[in-house]
Amino acid sequence: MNKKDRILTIQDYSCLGRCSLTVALPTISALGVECVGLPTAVLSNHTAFPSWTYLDLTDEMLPITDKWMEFDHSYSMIYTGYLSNEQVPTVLKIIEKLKEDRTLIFVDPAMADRGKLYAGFDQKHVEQMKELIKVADIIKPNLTEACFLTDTPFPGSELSIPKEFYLEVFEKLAKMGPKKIIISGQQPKVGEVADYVYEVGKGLQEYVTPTHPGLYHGTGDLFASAFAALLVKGHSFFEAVKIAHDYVHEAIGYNVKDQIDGLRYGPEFEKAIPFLLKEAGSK
Ligand code: PXL
Repeated sequence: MNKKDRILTIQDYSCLGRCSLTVALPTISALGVECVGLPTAVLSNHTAFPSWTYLDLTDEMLPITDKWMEFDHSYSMIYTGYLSNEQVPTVLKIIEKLKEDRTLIFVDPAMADRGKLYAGFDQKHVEQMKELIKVADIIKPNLTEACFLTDTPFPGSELSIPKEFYLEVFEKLAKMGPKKIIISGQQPKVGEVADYVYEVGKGLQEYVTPTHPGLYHGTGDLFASAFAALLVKGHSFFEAVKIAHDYVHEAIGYNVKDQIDGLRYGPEFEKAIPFLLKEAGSK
């Protein structure tokens, strides 16, 4: 691995409830890639709990990155996750400052799920996110986010959606900028979980496995973090998707075994790290 492999991830720090920086830092680090975390906000816990505290750090984000300009600030990838309302313009400025030719831009638009925007977001944030994905090489929306970003009506349920629908959404997204797109964690049938993956020039590929029962929060962040580090380490796009998918599945297996509420407390990924390292091999 190139010694300078380093990912900058820009997302919130939610102290309780595994998501955002609390899963990105350990997952990326475990894979042997340096991870610089730029916190956008500090929350007591994520917003799927009934209430939370919120300290906005928007005003700190540019001063922090300006300080880095005095030092080595070379990044293999800039990976953005959950951003608050109004933070996209700041993130665009940061990308402009820090991006080099080698820097991949990976955007997880983390703003909605199951047909609805997360608490605190509005259409203005959707419009801003449309601007951010224009500068991305790779994006990882879930189906709800993909629908919001392309002004496509959400199909009502995520079950049994025809591949033509995914293809239509992928093509609309690719026209906006990103050449590689992942829609992860879909349910083609009860008991199955699928990632749909699109590359301009290659079309659609899918990876389908059996799933665990229950609802889990933060699995998108866990997937995105593993995927980002695996790609930077030299795994192919589709290989990185498959290993990230299997890592999430392994982590959730521990929630089921230990009866941990995955909707609030997130995937039990700590126990799945040895599995992730084995799957990632020696790259
Ligand atoms: O996992 C996405 C996420 C990240 N950060 C915060 C959230 C959520 C989803 O609700 O509330 C604060």
